[in-house]
Amino acid sequence: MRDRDRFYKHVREEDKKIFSAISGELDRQQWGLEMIPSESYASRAVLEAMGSVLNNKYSEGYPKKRYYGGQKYADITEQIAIRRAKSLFKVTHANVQPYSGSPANFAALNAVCTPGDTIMGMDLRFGGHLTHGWKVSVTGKYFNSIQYTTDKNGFLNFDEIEKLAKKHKPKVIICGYTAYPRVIDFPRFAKISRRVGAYLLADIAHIAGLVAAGVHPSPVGHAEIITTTTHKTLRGPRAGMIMCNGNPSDPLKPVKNPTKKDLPTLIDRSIFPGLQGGPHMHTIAGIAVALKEASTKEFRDWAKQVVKNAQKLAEIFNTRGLRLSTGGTDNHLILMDVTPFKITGKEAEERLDRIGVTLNKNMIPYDPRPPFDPSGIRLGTPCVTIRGMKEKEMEILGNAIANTLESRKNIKKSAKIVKELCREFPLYKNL
Ligand code: DSN
Repeated sequence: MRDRDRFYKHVREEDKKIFSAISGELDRQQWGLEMIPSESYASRAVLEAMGSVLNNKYSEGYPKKRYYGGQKYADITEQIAIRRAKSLFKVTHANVQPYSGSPANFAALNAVCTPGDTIMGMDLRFGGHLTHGWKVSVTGKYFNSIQYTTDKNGFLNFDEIEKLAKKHKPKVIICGYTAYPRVIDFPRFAKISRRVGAYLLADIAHIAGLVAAGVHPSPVGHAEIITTTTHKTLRGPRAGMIMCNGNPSDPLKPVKNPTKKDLPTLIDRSIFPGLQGGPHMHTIAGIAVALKEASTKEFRDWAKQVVKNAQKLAEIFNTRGLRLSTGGTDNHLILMDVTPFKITGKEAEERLDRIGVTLNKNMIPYDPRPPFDPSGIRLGTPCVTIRGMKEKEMEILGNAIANTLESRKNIKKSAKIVKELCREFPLYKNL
């Protein structure tokens, strides 16, 4: 019996259609290269924790303060996850219940704002996120949202950020992005936020693993509120966390006349009962396992290599005449204008899909093209680095990508190169 058949034994026997979809996805992941920078591969230990009986438990509330009985193991699980999050990110409070990054962001804003308050985040088209106040998101509807952009070269425009902050006096300034290839200057954001009396919220979803590994500066000590997903560079289950400093009082009791010291309690109450119901305890178990993995030397070495690999790719693309936003990268991702090759982001995504490289079309700063057919693509190195690839392979892969973008005629040859890399660097060995 294949390892895969054993791992998915019951679903295989009971539901052939779903087993076949899982199996197909496993093959797709194994025989293609994921270069969507927000994706990674969770370990089998994380997957097992998520597939555990903790799924069956209702645990509204927080450890030792629940609305249902039978919480011994749920409490142990959540307490371990909290302890590991606090120790890894060096904060004194962590809420591990957010279902994912979007509810984490909404709950964080809801903890300190009331509808109509002003918030300020990066414009989605420049690398922000829907939940940073974009108009179609609830965060752009419930709050008065001011959006900042980048300069012409794609760098954060602190002059504009400061000017907008002074003019609009937001209650919260959000930093942390989905398509920003450079280090985020948290102290500079903190200075602006303090000057205008705003909370600084750092959404580190994309870079959480790099922060945990010390490869990107930490927002702790600068941002009062930190949100993250746990499935991107943290390599855990699809979920979220909110972190801050301070100590919560009873999260089941409303806070009267809150001050800044009540932030941990306000965050906890905003998640539950404010926004969510029962925490997904199986996912929280997965978070705990991922956080344990993220505190190892192996993880830190991986994170370092993620950045080295992205920088190697950037070097190749630069020499091949592609235009990189900000000219390069300090982190796990590259944002690249493909129009110098007389194609659009959509065409680039489709061509690369045909060689087995999955990434996404993306707007570049000041993009003259529409979001469904923008000028750029966004790609990242977390997944290829988990597979064990290093600079040497990035040179091969970068050139195969550039060749494909240069001419359709190179698709067949590039596809062969990608297949060979997949064979040499297998994923989930034996699965
Ligand atoms: N969808 C994520 C990304 O790709 O960056 C953001 O939540």
